[in-house]
Amino acid sequence: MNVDKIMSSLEKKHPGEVEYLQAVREVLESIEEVYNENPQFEAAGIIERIVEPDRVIIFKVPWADDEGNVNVNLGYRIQFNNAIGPYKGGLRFHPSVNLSILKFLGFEQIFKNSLTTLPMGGAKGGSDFNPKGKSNAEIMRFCQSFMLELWKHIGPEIDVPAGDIGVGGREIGFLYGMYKRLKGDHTGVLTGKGINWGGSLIRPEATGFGCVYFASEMLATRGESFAGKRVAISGFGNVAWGAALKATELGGKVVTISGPDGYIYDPEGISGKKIEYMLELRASNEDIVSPYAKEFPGSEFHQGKRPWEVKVDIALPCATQNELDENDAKNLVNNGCICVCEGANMPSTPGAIEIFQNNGLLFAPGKAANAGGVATSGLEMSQNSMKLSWSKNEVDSRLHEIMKNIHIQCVKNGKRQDGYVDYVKGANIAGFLKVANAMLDMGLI
Ligand code: NDP
Ligand code: 2IT
Repeated sequence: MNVDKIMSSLEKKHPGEVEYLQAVREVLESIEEVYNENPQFEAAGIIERIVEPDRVIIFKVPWADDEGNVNVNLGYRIQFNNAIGPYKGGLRFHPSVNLSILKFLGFEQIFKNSLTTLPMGGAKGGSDFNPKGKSNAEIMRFCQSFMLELWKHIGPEIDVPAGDIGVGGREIGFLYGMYKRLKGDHTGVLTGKGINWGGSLIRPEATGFGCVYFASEMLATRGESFAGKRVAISGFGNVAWGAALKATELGGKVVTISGPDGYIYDPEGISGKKIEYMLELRASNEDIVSPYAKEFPGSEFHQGKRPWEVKVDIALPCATQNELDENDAKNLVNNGCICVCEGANMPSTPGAIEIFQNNGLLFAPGKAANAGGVATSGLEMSQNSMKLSWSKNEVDSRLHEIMKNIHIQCVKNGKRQDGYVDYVKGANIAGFLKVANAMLDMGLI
């Protein structure tokens, strides 16, 4: 495989798709060696086939706001690869959504889902709809219009969407309601469902919990744990909330959260009712964290800044892609941070990752560390198929086992001769091999 040649061909075909090209390059660079050792992959054109989605579905989403004005957004579903199971991946509603961002997320999802050990292919979708400031009724009408098109392309054995940024339990409810009315059956076509209508316990917490379980496994390789550690978290959404809960439970002190407006520094620790308050902030649809500082005196709001300038032992980026750059990475290293574990998808830039690895930090990429979310979606699908619900403990212990297993796969495939574990390489190789071998088994299709 010649990575530069493949990349320049992709750049010509997909000009300007920066995030997608960034995600593909990272994977190709880390699997190059294994790929070249297995000439059967080259003969079957695995790389050329895996970097392009099976199909891209784009549709318009017309909806009326509360004043009766007509609005039109774009809706997408990228069905990337279903070699090991039905397409599976979240839906993102955010004004920044475009083809490049959804293709990067769909591509990453292939390898993440493979790492979970569950039978799920890779997909992603969403819309450039901005939920900020929208009423409940507007969000419902948008979700209904979105599903009016999407339902033709999904199904419990075909493609199973879930949440992501801007899509939580409320949106999944509106989407599922419309699907059920159109299709006339009550199946597990979406995950992240409400607990009374087919959802799984622990799914809301799963991504954040899984991220902290993964970080704990990494810390254990150096005889460390969360106990007594200062933790910086970015974002204040679903993933940040779950991570704050679990990190606190394990004895860590979470000192930051962040939003697009800036970050909160709370030296007393963000625990107990402060973590519950994060849910209120998120539900307000206002997209800001600054009210936290008024609610909890003693905490500080730093406008327009990122939390990576705070002195911490552990950093959990849980907001969005490319939110931690080289300068941020240098700040963390200089402040003595020992572990960076990605709750978000691709939050660290390639330059930042290089700095972490060159300085010997424990660094886990999102496709390994945040796989607990989709893994628990897989467990929701299993429960739906069995028409049973597992207890909290049952789901949580399965999630914990899955995260431990992903850690083992990363160490097995990423351990260097000097003993340092390159988790990026480990995750990419382990995720890739399973999918590539499945594609080989099925011939040229
Ligand atoms: P939410 O919508 O619940 O929260 C996203 C958070 O990130 C919000 O606090 C959001 O604020 C914030 N955010 C967005 N852009 C920025 C920015 N530029 N600077 C600071 N904060 C920002 O989404 P999730 O918690 O579900 O998703 C967070 C990340 O985790 C994403 O990368 C997602 O892909 C990933 N992920 C999610 C999983 C899940 O199960 N939900 C599973 C695996 C990964 P705002 O909306 O105001 O911009
Ligand atoms: O990025 C992700 O893994 C998710 N948003 C969760 C996807 C899922 O299908 O649960």
